[in-house]
Amino acid sequence: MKQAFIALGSNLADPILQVKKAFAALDKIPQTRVIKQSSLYKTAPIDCPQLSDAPIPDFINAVAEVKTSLTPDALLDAIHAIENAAGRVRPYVNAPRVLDCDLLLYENIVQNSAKLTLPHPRMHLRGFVLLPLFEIAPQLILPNHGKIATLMTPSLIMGIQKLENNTHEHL
Ligand code: PH2
Ligand code: MG
Ligand code: MG
Repeated sequence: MKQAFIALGSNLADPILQVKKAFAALDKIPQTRVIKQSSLYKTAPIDCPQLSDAPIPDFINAVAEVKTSLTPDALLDAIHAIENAAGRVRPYVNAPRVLDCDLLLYENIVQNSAKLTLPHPRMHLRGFVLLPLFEIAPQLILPNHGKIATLMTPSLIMGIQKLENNTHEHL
């Protein structure tokens, strides 16, 4: 079994419920088990265009560690199927979404194919990814970017609020 980390995000249609349902859906992917899940975090939107006067809703973000025998591409297909089943539509880049599932890391693979870039190209810049990831994997070293603890600068983790201490380990 290989180790992978997946980021979850939602800012539409009951985000807390969407992220909780997504953890359960990840555990149902064939040949895949959720090993750890982070707490849920309420996070201010980053790089999301505001196309009307309506404010962009805050996100709920979280991270899961999985063990899988799927290939990276097959795991990516499976998490995109979970987004689609949740009702994800893509009207424009970084539009509000019912559910976003991003494959962050798969073992120590570094790749840049048309379909999948590993590590996720922006993960090291995003507090809403790094903080939940650090909660479940504080010793992690990111290929190309080094120790997670070093990446988490104060400005990156501003505007992020842990909802409840809720790390889960599945043994
Ligand atoms: N996802 C994005 C862009 N901006 N901001 C927050 N707070 N949380 C996200 O999950 C998020 C975002 C693109 O996927
Ligand atoms: Mg994303
Ligand atoms: Mg995505």
